[in-house]
Amino acid sequence: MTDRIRHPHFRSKLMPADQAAAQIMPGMTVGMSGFTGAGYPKEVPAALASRMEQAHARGSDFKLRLLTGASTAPELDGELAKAGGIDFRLPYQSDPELRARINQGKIEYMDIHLGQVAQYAWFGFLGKIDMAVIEVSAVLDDGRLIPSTSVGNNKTWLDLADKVIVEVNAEQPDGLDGMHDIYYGTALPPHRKPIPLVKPGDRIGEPYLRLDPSKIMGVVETRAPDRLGRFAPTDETSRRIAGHLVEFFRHEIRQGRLGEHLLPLQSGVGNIANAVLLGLRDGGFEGLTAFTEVIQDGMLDLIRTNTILAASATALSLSPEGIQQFVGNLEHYRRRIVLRPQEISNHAELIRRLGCIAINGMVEADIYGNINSTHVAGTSIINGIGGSGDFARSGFLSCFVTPSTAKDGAISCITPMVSHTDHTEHDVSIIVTEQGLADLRGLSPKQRARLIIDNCAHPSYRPLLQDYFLRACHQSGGKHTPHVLSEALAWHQRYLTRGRMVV
Ligand code: 0RQ
Repeated sequence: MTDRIRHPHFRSKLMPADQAAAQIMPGMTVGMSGFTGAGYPKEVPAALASRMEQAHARGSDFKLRLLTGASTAPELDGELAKAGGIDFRLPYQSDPELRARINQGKIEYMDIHLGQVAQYAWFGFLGKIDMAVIEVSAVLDDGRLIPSTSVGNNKTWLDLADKVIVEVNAEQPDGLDGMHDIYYGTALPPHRKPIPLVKPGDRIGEPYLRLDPSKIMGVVETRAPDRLGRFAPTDETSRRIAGHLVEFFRHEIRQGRLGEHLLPLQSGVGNIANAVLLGLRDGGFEGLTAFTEVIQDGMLDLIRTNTILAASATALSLSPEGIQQFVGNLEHYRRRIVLRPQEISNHAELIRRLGCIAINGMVEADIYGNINSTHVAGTSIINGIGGSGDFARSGFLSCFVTPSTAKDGAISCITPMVSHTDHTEHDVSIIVTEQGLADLRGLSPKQRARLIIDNCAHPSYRPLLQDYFLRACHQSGGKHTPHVLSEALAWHQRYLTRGRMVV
């Protein structure tokens, strides 16, 4: 036993993972920890998956409703999906096995704003939560829990679930103690009060999670590390995207709309968002802050170089090199990073108060500025909306970034009409591709269309979009947002049937 379990009641509940997993029954709604590959339980899901497989081999059904913070890892989402054990999943996911089964129609997936999951559960909209399975990095001698590399929805699952299994992961850095800020002041309407946070680095709660000891059904030890992905190396396309944004921020400072330290940054997941942050480091900015949900390598680097002085998030989603950098300089990072529940890291009230600059990746934008962040050709999910909507709607600026083409040029990421809408034209202020930047603030739909086509579309698609827009303006009955409806999704259809949007 490690010295991470310092409370006698927790020690008395120590058991092997299969014994803990045996308490999870078919049909249960289970809330698990995990946010963008960080802080998910490692042992219990594997044991659960083999129970499911055995049940299925006997001809009995064994499926769960699975709720998490955001994406987890192959050991959780992947294993349970492969075992045929997920009936319903919420919210953000990114595991290939799970994604495939969602797109085959075998798993029901509900994709909601990450900042709203906790209140959704508290409102009772998700029904009763039977079990929580939560990874922590230690149990204190008074029974409070030191969270691990993500906080996510853990507070909510611990509070709402009837029963709890705790996984104590001795591999998580000791120095995480003190980095978290768990706010216990949320209430349900009509009793809500303002959340007393006015700067990204403010601490408004306590460093530990609370747990009613009578709920503990099992404690499992592990030393398995988070499964950490790597980011694509920064290429010329992402450097150019970052360059356009940096130039835009400088312009805003000159215009007096932003101060030299900008406003708190939010940066989304993915390779491009990561590369944009590296661009900010090289752009000579300093004294920045971040109010975001995930700290990826790019942001860690900005904190390392003191470009960012204070960062608030709900998870650390680092590559193996990133985690080494983090562990090697924990004291430096501990003074600058606060990890919070996702209902606070992504809270609309706070995002609006702080005036966040939201920078998120996207799949495609249409000529009017509607954004698809989640679907290929309107029907197949990639990951999910994540927190992009929390920040896009409430932020000071809402920037969406993408290369102008995908799949070696077969797809234009600027299309006549998006095949799925995650962020409407009303929530989008800036679109950036390697071709350039379109500043949509204060423009009508037709004004936006000209700018997006001219500044952001790839030259091989630009004339086709100009032609579409001109014909739409001419033919469309309504002249406010002109479309040729019979053609609006023809590019996607051609991609599906012929492998290219334009042949
Ligand atoms: O697929 O690897 O199979 O080729 O999408 O694309 O260009 O590597 O971009 O890693 O930055 O991810 C929108 C997915 C972008 C991400 C998305 C294909 C492309 C590639 C990835 P391949 P890139 P990124 C806070 C914010 C939603 C959640 C969010 C995302 C793959 O940013 O999930 O913002 N965002 N959360 O080829 C078909 C197109 C395509 C396309 C790209 N137009 N059509 N495929 N791809 N454009 C964080 C959290 O919420 C946790």
